[in-house]
Amino acid sequence: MHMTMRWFGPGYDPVTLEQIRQVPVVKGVISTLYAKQPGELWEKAEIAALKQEIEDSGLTVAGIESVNIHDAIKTGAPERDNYIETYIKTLKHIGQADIHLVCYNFMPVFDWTRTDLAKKRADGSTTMAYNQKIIDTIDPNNMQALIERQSNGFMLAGWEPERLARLKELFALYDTVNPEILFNNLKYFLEQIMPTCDKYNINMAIHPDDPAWAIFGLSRIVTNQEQLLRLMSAVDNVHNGVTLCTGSLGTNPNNNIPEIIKSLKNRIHFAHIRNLLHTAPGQFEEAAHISVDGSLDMFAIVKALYDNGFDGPIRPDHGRNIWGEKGMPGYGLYDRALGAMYLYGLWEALEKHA
Ligand SMILES: [Mn+2]
Repeated sequence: MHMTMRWFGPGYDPVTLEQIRQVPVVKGVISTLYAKQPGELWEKAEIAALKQEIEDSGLTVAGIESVNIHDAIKTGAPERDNYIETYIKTLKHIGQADIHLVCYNFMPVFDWTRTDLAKKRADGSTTMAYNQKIIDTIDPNNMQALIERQSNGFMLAGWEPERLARLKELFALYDTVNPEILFNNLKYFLEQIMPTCDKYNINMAIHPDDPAWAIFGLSRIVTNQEQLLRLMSAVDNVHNGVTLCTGSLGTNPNNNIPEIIKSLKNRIHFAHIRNLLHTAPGQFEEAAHISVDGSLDMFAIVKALYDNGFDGPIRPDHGRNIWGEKGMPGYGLYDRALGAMYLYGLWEALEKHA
């Protein structure tokens, strides 16, 4: 295991590489070319410049999150092969830069979804929260505005205004895409890219849908153990793997995360670890990382990864905004640093106790 933090890149992330480097256990970052639209080619020189900047700070590039997937690929549109070809070229450039992990997701239209990005908690910290009742009554056309007005002025991953400005068109594209079609489109995509992943030893790590159920009538197919295992066997190549995100899978209290980890064994390439508190059916808020603050047993989760012999990057996922920080929602420095230390502490205890 190596501990990492997400860094959105120069000009986008208010947290500096120097600050990240001062978190004792963090040696690498998970980064991206944040301005890239889904379907756009990542040029070699752009990847090299990002890598150089990170390495100049004394950190390594532990992986890319994300290279986003164009809607033509997700919907199986006739032009998907062109977009897959571009994706393959991007993967090649990433591999040639000696980067071997790519996180991505296959969610239709909306990425991770919350209804409150700054819910005040009893201790005065703020956190991101979700209430299905609000989603059930809100017009999806108003989702972008709801997210944007709570964003503290930052661009949020997966909520690119350019793409969501075409919401009507996007919904029409997905109109006939039922879960089975979506699954087959994902399988097709993976089959096309696997030879390149094999050649450059790139681990593809799909991020689970967040929350782990269908919203706005759009299909979601990466929400539980059964679906994950089905995807692993449909394209049975070690480079077809998973980003184990506890905060996404954990939105559904029926998901037994330590069990899921156990069943995925060597197919977990990347782990996002955070805790959340279930407040009512269909409602949750993101908690501090420690077990006592939320509904997940963080020790059992870290132990399951440890027992698997997990040797990929872990990053503390979303954190609260604490100590007056006006950070990007979910991505303030302080609470993620606390999370990194806590998770590393659990790991060290497991290692020394063995
Ligand atoms: Mn995640």
